[in-house]
Amino acid sequence: MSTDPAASEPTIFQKILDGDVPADIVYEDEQCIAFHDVNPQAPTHILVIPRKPIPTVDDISPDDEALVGHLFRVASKVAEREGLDNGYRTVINCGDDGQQTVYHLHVHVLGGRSLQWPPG
Ligand code: IU
Repeated sequence: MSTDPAASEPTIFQKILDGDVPADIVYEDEQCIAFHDVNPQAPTHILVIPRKPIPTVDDISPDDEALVGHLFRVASKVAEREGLDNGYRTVINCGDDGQQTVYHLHVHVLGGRSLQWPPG
């Protein structure tokens, strides 16, 4: 599935990027920011999002490949900073069946407890 960002209202994450909605930001650079999820599903739950408004995994273009790699490198850096030395999980939900609720690409970084597998 794919969504045209220009056709819809700014997402909550776009509002965070624009400074219109506050967030507990733990990392930022020229390509992305990372902040605490407001409804944490683990003791540590951080979202890494690109500044570029890519709606879903299905909207990642060849030009975005380095950016997406960067998101995972930042996820690792954030996990290290948060002390997730015993491991953690990265998740990207895609589309309705994937339970994606915010249509701005984001990597969940979950840790701080032993996580269950498989997810529901
Ligand atoms: P999802 O993969 O699209 O389902 O994840 C969206 C996440 O965004 C979810 O974990 C929410 O708790 C989180 N979130 C947030 O951190 N701040 C907000 O204002 C809103 C959602 I709305």
